[in-house]
Amino acid sequence: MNAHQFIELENQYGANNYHPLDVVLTRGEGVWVWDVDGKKYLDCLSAYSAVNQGHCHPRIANVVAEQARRLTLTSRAFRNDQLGLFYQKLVEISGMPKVLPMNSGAEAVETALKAIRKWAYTVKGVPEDQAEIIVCANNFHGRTITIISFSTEEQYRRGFGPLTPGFKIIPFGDVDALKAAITPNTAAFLVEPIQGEGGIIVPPAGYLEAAEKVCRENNVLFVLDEIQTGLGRTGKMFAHQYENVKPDGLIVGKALSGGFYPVSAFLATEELMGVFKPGDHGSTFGGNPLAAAIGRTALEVLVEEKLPERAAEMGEYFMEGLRKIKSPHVKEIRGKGLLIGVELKHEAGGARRFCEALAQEGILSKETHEHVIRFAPPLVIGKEEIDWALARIEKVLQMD
Ligand code: IF1
Repeated sequence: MNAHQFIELENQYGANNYHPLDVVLTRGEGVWVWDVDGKKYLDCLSAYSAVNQGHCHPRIANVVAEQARRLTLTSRAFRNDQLGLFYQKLVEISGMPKVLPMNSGAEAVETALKAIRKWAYTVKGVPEDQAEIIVCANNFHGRTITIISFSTEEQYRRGFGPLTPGFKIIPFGDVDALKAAITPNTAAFLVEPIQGEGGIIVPPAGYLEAAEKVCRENNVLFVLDEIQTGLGRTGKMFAHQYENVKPDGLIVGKALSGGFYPVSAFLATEELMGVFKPGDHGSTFGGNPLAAAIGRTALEVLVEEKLPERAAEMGEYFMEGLRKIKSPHVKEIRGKGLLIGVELKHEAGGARRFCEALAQEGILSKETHEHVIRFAPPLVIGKEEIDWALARIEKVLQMD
């Protein structure tokens, strides 16, 4: 079959909920992927930061194969010999004492929301069904009905009501707005350290520290969604480690498996996780031995290959290179580590056509919020590959 036939097959039978670039990929290795015609691309999306360790990392691939032959799923009705070791590694890396494993990012966010609400009623003493959770405008936390209930993106909500109540939306990066939004019924503030889908929006320095302080003063939980910013992407293991904060809850996913398998987790303090009693929450696949073995190894790779440090160094190099490009279209270049956004002027006609031109040149990237090109390659990228990319990005950013 050729590329056209694969595309036709997807279009014929698949739901129409995506608008992908028509690149049909068949193989990946490190920062590179190949399409069915043998054309090679530098992956500058990394499956939205799920393949921080690089495509098909050989060490994780070996663990997948070995564990797949030994034991994959027991359900949580029984224990298995992989889960505890995965927890231990995750606790060591995050500094959070308790772990609740799930599969997709959205499930881990839902888990956090359930923990937050139950904490409000059983610990803080909020009257039944009155708990409020404060979130930010332009957030992205997933696609479930409850999560889209507090999205500010019209398209994500429209047509999916009735939506879940109990959320208050404030501007991102604004501590005074947080202060003003808190009531005696506020249970938590849930925020991304850098807004990914929002357009790679980096808040003012000190924002997380100031927000945490306001939360502490009001007995409000401080909960971070690091599904996209975590696990090395921004140049530290977690983006919140740029500031001196200690969240009550921390949500991770994506690169927790190195892209092999959906693995996510809600991490929390003893007090917050303590609200869950047997039967309160669960998942058939969450915490299965295959996921646990993959998760543990994906974390070991991040640490042993020093990928957060590499993201910091390579991110700076990449961003410097981008800043040197003279282009009539670029409005701003921003980001942290290897989470980089290039915002184009509105006159440029949208980022999509630039992403299409980049794909022609052998670079896969994705527009976000119409005018931003996102560059987020696997963290194993080197200077030579960045130079290769910069030459092509320069050419594309200089087109008419
Ligand atoms: C899609 C965006 C990125 C996330 C944060 C939770 C989740 C995500 C901070 C949910 C997921 C994904 C979903 C994916 C595209 C992608 C995305 F553009 F939609 F916003 F990365 F920027 N919290 N983000 O970024 O995790 O349930 O998907 O595992 O196609 O919707 P999930």
